[in-house]
Amino acid sequence: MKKLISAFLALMLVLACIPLQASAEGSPTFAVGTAEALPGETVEIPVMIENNPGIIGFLVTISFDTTLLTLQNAVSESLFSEGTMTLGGSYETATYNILWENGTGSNNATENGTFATLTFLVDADAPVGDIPVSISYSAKSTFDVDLNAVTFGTRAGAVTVAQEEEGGWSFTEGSGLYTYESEIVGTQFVAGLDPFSPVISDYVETTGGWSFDVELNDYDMESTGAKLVIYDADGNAVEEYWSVLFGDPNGDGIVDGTDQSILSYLIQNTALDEPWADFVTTDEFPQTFAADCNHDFILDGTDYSFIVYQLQGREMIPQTMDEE
Ligand SMILES: [Ca+2]
Ligand SMILES: [Ca+2]
Repeated sequence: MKKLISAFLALMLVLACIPLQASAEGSPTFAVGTAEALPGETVEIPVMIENNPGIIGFLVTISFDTTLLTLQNAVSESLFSEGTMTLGGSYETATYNILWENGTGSNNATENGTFATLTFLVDADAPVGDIPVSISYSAKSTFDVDLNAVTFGTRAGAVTVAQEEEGGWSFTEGSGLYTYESEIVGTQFVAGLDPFSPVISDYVETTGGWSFDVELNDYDMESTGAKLVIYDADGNAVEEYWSVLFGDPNGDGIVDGTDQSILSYLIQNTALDEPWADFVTTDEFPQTFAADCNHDFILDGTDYSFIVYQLQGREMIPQTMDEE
């Protein structure tokens, strides 16, 4: 009876070991990696061999949905020190074969790692989520140096299609930059530029394929009168902002006597009260707005004295509206 029990325990031990041997971890596996991409992007996916027990040849087949993925390239990663890898088949079919063999070799190859890399183009309309890239292998074409078939498991990978970031634009944080919407419909301003370097493009950030352009002013500068144009991901102009450097109505980026002269002219000839649209055209508006150094929407001697103070080094003209 004791002998029987021992045999039974031994059998139990053997059985207990079987699940470990059969688990994915540690067993020979052909696998495809997973990588993330946006719709319309290209992405590289590795094809790998893991826990290689020793072989001199294999044939694997990659399968994927050709309506969502287009195979653009497949390259050997020369993982194996010997043998020949043949990347086969048309890129346009739903399956792609990779054959490696070292038929003249006298030893099994035991390398592990990535033996090929596939480049896929993700369809522009692909839905968010995983697009499987599966892998299978040919049992009769996967063998060791003694020409015995070697059993592998497989693990599919995927191209994970990510959510496209919502496009947009903003001014860099901490710059003190902000926008002012004028009384004139469609005329908006950007103020708060660095008076020593009034470069509007330093302050703009776009995301999600949006972009921007700055149309320079008459002095080829980004100071007063330059126009910031924001484009959405499709290249449509969606916003226009005039650049304003307070105290620099002519837009040459310097506050000096010329600006004082312009301000004097405006005070004598045009500048009264809001709405500004009554006495200036849209194109002139940034200049007039920039001359209003104390931001009270009236051009008068106070604005003139602000310029004088800055020229005398006594006080800088406030560049943001909340510094009045
Ligand atoms: Ca100036
Ligand atoms: Ca004023």
